[in-house]
Amino acid sequence: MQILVVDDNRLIREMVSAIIANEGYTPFTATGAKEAHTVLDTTDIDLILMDVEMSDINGFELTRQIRQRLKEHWIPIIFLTGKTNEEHLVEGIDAGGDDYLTKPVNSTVLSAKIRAMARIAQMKAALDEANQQLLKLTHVDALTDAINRRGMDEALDRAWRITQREKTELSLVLIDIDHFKAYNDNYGHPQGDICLKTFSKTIQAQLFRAGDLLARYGGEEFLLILPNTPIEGAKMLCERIIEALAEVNLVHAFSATRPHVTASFGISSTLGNAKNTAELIEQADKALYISKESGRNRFTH
Ligand code: GH3
Ligand code: MG
Ligand code: MG
Ligand code: MG
Ligand code: MG
Repeated sequence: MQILVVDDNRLIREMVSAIIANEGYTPFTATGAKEAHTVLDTTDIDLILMDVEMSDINGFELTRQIRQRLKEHWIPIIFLTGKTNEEHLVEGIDAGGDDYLTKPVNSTVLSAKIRAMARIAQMKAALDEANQQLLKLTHVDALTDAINRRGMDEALDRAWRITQREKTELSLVLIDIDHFKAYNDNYGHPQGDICLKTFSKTIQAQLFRAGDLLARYGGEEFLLILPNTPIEGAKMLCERIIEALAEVNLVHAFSATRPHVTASFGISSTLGNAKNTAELIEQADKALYISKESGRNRFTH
């Protein structure tokens, strides 16, 4: 555990740090707000021991700042205060503190409180981890590691709202593997699944922008969600994916298009006057149909 001691008094910082080190934990120190923020920016802190009366800031105010900044990332905060009246304690808890200790600090009590907070922090970390896994289970397709239908719907809604608000352009690319039925029929369904996995990985390797998302729309159909991307950008990405698929060269001797697995692409964008995400997908689907009809292994807008 890494514990940050925020106190403007050097003697207290040294004494509390010694108690922390004695418990087998690593102490960090800050003399006030500026140093505290710097430590939090650069170090993974598990617990904060906070003075209340400091020369540059009040500990309650600094606590509010930290809670505001770290949002849902919770770090337990224990106040070290000279005052013992109830209103003072209530104010500290309401500011976002979790517990308090009165000065002069009793080392046995401080050690016990550190252990108690460590226990709660560990429980919280385990819960966060479980939540993270649950989120992945419910939003990611297990076979292809692309986001699943539920994740896709949520991501599309989010992208649509941001696009409207920021008046940017959102592009979609609907992707359907060419002659995949023939692939399954000849190589078997398990090999088809392996193919889907590699196909998804190949596309994901071409996504360089943080906001770009690949979703598994249905069986062998995928949807690319490309926020803040004009049609031209979507076309360039399709070109790159077509090249990457040729390079990866998943052999498909039964394809009427090429001797490797190819796909067809349909592009739409918010410049096309779609009124909602369903219409945007519909436009991409129409473009995809044209790609299929005009020879496959190509993109259409
Ligand atoms: P086209 O070029 O016109 O798209 O030809 P196609 O054979 O790919 O036609 P279509 O897109 O209609 O075929 C979908 C096929 O994809 C049907 C099924 O055999 C296969 N498929 C769908 N989902 C899965 C899956 O999860 N695993 C495997 N192995 N195959 C799937
Ligand atoms: Mg002080
Ligand atoms: Mg299909
Ligand atoms: Mg088809
Ligand atoms: Mg297909």
